[in-house]
Amino acid sequence: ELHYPNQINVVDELVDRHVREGRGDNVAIYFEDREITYEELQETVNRMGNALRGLGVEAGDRVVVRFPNRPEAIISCLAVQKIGGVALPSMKLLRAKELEHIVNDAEASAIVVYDDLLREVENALPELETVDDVIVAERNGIDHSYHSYDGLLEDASDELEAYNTERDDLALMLYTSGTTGQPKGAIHTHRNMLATADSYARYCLEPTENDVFGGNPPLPFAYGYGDLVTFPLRFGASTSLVEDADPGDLLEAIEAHGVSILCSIPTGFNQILSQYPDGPDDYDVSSLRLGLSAGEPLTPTTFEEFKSEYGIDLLDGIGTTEMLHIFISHRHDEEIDPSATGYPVPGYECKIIDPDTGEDLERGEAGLLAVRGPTGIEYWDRPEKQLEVNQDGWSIPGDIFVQREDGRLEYKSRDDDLIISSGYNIPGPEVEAVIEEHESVSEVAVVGSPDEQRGEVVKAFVVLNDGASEGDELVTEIQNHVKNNLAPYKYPREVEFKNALPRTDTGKIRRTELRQLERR
Ligand code: 3SK
Repeated sequence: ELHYPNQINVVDELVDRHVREGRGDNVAIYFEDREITYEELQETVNRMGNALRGLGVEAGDRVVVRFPNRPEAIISCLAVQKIGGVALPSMKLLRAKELEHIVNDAEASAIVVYDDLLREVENALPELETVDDVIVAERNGIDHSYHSYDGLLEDASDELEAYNTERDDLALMLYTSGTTGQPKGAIHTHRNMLATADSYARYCLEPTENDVFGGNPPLPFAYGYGDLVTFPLRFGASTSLVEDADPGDLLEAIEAHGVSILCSIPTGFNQILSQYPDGPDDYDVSSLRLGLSAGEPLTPTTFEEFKSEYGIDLLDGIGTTEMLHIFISHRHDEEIDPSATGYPVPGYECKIIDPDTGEDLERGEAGLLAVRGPTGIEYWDRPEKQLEVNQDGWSIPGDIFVQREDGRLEYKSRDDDLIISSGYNIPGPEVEAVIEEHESVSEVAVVGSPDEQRGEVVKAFVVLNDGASEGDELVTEIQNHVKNNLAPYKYPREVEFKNALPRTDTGKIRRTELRQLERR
């Protein structure tokens, strides 16, 4: 069990402690050709914290932070938390209507925004009920009449004591991008944030202050916030930011900043492999020791290809925005079985229950995952949803897993990705992993399509590799490939070729959208 003092501020732990303990000259953030040390980070966070306070932001206030992956995003979130506020990082692709829902739902009092992303804030502004201040980081010379980020920094003092927050005070709020319904705010305390670092990161990654975490998950995605903010700063290590998710920028950053732990999602790793087949020859990637993958299941094919090209293991993990980070994973120092997600992260317990009765299932049986540990699902102002996803102290993230005899947990599908056809239960992702092995296939999503006779049939939406040509012959080849590798009833009776798959801001395939198209 993890114990924290009653009075604790996450920023004191992530930044000030390192300066106090003599690590002030360590690089905290690498960005392009800039290096920001812990001491510099502390000073800038202090200035922004004082500036926000000067504008009237108080402990407990929610402040929206809207940036690409740049240092200002980290500085702003830390400044808000240091004065006792709640940082609410927002996905940069959000449109005015979506922002309006989030800002009003959270009753945010201020917005700190990169000037490139100001337009949607301005479009939403007339409808924002609680925002008193907008602070703009001017990087592109866009005209505006709001507070200037740099101007505020310049005028503020660089001395600031961390606010005396309690461990269960809120520090971070992240809206779940969700595939259906209005986004909900998942809320996290100072203790939750430290607990993800002191469980998953400490035991599965064993970081040291020499590590450099790098990668392209967006910071407003809980996975990105943990990998690129909380974990590196918890261990006095460094984070390497890239503003765009481009795989070439990532390879350049690995070489320039000496990234040792590379974080991405399966699509990101596949893009590196397909767009930069000579990556390890063209770039110095010798600093890499480990890759982290989440967001959607990593297939054994991607695991093997990356290992063979880059010589590192990709640690797949499953987490949720609500749980804040990963709760099932392998550890960096164990033999990885890429067909399983791994074991419960130390500190977390997992069990598999019957989705209908809630009763515990035996090992080997597929059912709903229930998890409990140092973080749990808590929503801002959604009491009914809260009850639905918490049962007897266990959180129910909504995934179907099997726990094998050896204790490893094997992902099957989302609760709603299970295709039921002629009485057979068919997990869509299992079929996807096999179709993805076909040499002509670049990406695939499998959903259930309504069928008079069978209830549902398996349908595959397939994006082809350059040079491959669609047609009946290829459909039959893909179907036979599945029949040869899985129980034949799992083969896709329908295959549709597409130019691209619909994805959420965090890169997850929108299977719900595909499913809905089938139901029209
Ligand atoms: O998608 C995941 O597996 C994940 C991992 C860590 C944090 C958040 C999420 C959604």
